[in-house]
Amino acid sequence: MPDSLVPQWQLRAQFALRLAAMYGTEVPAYTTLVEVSRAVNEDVAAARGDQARRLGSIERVSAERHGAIRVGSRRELAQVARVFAAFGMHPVGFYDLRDASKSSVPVVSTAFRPVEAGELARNPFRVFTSMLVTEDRRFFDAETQGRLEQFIAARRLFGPRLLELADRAADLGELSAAEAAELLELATGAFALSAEPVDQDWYQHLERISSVAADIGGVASTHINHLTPRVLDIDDLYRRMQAHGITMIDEIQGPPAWDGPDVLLRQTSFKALAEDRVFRRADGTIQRGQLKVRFGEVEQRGIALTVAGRELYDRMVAQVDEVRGDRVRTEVARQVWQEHLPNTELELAAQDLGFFTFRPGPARPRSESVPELIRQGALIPEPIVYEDFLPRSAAGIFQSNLTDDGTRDDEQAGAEYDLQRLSEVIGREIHDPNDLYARERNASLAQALQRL
Ligand code: OOG
Ligand code: NI
Repeated sequence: MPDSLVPQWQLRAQFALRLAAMYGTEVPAYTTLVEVSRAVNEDVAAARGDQARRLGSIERVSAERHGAIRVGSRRELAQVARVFAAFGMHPVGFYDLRDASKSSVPVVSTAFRPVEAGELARNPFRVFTSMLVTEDRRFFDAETQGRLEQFIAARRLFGPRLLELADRAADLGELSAAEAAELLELATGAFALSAEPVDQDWYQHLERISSVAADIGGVASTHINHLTPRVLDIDDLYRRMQAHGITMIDEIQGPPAWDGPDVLLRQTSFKALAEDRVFRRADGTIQRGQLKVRFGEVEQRGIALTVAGRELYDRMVAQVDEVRGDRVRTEVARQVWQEHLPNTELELAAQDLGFFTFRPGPARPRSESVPELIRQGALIPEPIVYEDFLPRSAAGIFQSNLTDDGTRDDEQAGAEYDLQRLSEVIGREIHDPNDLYARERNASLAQALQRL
């Protein structure tokens, strides 16, 4: 019997499931989070029906996860990009978390995810991927940089067979069932927590600088740091988790709860839990210990904002910081939002602040202008979901496993990075998320206008 072929989107869906199964055994609180998320989503779907489905089918939202991983060098980043390409996950967006004000970490990041609307609908699995910037003098002196680079160069995160199968899946867009099984086994295994002893002195040296640096460059392998389910009501989830006795970080990051449409991304997390690890001490003896590195996170996704919408968002965030004083951020934010952001999807679309697709509506077109056609009901907007991340929230989420602020010397020079430079490291183009949303919007608008 001929071996059946597994298409790329099924490889991706399987990969997400395999990682979840592994992570659930490693971090049991994750299972609680997923159960509570599912209950919240069922309740929202029951209470709000079709309205709940505007930002994705219940099937998609319930299966939806994002992961986070951290690598130590350009070589490792280029390799992990090959692994993700096997699953139809491509680099999108550039995040520099080194200067995200008070909570800075020595990494630059991108996210690997599907880029086509159809692929996102089939399975939107995405992985936020960070690379340690060892040459950044604000964090690492020359000696630490040298040791870090040597340590990282000596380890192997992704073996030749994994990379070979990954390249094959990326080229062909499918694999035989036997090869698919092998790829999934090797790819999932590459992100498992290693049982190898951790060099205690080295780990602690890095930890004094940054716990994220220790997690990346203090151990011999990488691991999935968290796996995040998506909910339709994060405020409800936050309350239910507290009721389960799980302490969440102080607030929900990103946009506040308010009476207008959900935009961008709201996230929250619980603090990293102690996990057993084995240490090797300077005298060679082995000691059992614990590390707090991995945590739980959950998110609620809203409408993607256009460049103008994002500028407005950033201005509102800055204004909240300015006027806040010692008031609760989210409460001040709600007031600022009510003042500046249109509180209906229709107006977000008409003012071109959010990304939407369009279809002809029942009303007769009585204008040439798109905003007027939207307001007249001749063009019906449907939201495009935000598929990416927010740098400030990401920096806040990183703090979930930081025990202290670490050290950082701002007199020293940082190393320059941007989307272009990181593309060169990866050896493939990093997509600008705005281009992807705009492409989808423009195609649908042109088609709808033609049909009017
Ligand atoms: C990544 C933190 C960022 C998010 O959802 O914003 C992130 C990490 O902890 O490695 O996952
Ligand atoms: Ni995350």
